[in-house]
Amino acid sequence: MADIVLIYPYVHRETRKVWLFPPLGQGFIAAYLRTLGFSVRLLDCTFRGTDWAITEAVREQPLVVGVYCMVTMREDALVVARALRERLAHVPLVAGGPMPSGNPAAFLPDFDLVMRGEGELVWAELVGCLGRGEAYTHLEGVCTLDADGSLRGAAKAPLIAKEVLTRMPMPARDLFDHEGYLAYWERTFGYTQTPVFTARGCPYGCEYCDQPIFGATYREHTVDQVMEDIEQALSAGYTRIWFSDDIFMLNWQRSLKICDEILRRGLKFRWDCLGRVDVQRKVFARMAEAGCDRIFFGIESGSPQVLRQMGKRFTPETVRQALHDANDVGIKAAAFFQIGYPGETTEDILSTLQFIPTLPLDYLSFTITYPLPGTKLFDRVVAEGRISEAEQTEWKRAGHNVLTYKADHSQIKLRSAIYAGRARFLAEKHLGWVGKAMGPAITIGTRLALSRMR
Ligand code: B12
Ligand code: SF4
Repeated sequence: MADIVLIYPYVHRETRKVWLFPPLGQGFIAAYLRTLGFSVRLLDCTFRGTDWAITEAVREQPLVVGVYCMVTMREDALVVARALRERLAHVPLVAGGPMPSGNPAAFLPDFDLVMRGEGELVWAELVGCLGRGEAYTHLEGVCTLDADGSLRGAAKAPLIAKEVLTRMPMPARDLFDHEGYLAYWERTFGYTQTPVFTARGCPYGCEYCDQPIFGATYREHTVDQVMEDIEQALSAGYTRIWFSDDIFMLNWQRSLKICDEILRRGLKFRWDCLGRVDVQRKVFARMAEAGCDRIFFGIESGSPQVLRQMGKRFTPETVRQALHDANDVGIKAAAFFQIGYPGETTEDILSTLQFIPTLPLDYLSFTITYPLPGTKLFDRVVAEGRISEAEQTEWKRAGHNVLTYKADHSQIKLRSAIYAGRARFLAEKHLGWVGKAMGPAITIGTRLALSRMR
């Protein structure tokens, strides 16, 4: 019997190839609670479904159950909560993670409480209160419903101090479903990859970016913590690491220290990360030496005006230079772009479509902009009357290229732009000189088509 049951309600139902990773945040919470003497069971629904998790949670008869949720998982999180409410009536149900932190009301009263922000320290306080039979509603970071239906406890958990974070344990990887993830990755991608999180947050504060847990702050784990975690991850059988920090090279001097340590320890593995374009070539060079295979850049647009509106603080020229620098030292460049940003004109969309073929890209991701609650962009679209109640429940489809707000262009037009961008990228990547010859024709055809569409 475990004292605490943590549930990751994501169920893998996709038919397209998607990256699947174990819930690192819950791994961090479990590791910390174990240092305090509590036993924790982590139930990951990814490959086993919610029914399995519900049965196992009931079998554990725990003191408390916590369910993680991000924007795509609310329905499954509620299914789990409603089933447990019936079968474990006396056990407090806690919701946490990015979506409940930004929108607690969406989880109450199905859950007894929502924990907002970083979980480790508040979890320790909560289980302390539960163990002693004391009330928990006064805890900072805990949000509940009062008898009259109003929300109590608006504050997020105070951020963990830097010097505390550097002494805390890294995720309890022994609790992850390695068997399921290793098999999935091997089957789907022909290699196996798992995440390592080395630093919390990003100070840039782009207009569309949701930062529900760490805000626009930045704190690092020590190089020793990171190395220990990498070694743990590799010993579980993975051949590749995904550094899942918001931006791995935010403090590039520290990234270089991690690279040096990988080389010094003679660790042989390939890795990917998220990066920004405003770093020098020498950083890419050392990353390549230490096994970096691919960097994902959040470039988002080829239009300087849209980049400015997003708050990206770089220009298309900086992007082009950085991607060529990365390529020159042997690192593949991957890029995220979005189309349908509020205020974006047809000319802006075409700038993006023309910009992409000038980049040495290995992988291209395109999505229709989805304003996430909690972002400055969301506040703007609300203020501009561009979002209705019904549209707000469409968040779960974020990333599926559906419009979740009233954009300046129709969904069909935005999708057409995305298909055209992808078509040119794929043609130029896979069809050699024929693809290169077809590329400009695709963009000219798209210009004509888009100018006629609403
Ligand atoms: C790695 C990552 C992924 C990975 C894996 C996610 C996973 N298994 O957890 C992949 C690539 C699969 C992914 C996919 C997506 N992601 Co993602 N992802 C991240 C990223 C970069 C890091 C997550 C992480 O490991 N954080 C580190 C840990 C320490 O933080 P944490 O998980 O938040 O955990 C802390 C707290 O949340 C809390 N906590 C955690 N669990 C629990 C549980 C309970 C009960 C409680 C009380 C507290 C609690 O305590 C933890 C420790 O302090 C975050 C950005 C970020 N900075 O966190 C985005 C982020 C979580 N992703 C996001 C989004 C939008 C997506 C996608 C929808 C993108 C898309 N368009 O496809 C998809 C959805 C995928 C799906 N499966 O449904 C958003 C979520 C926004 C929201 N409001 O929900 C984020 C915040 C990025 C952003 N800025 O927009 N993602
Ligand atoms: S989009 Fe990237 S750079 Fe901008 S705030 Fe989010 S993580 Fe930072």
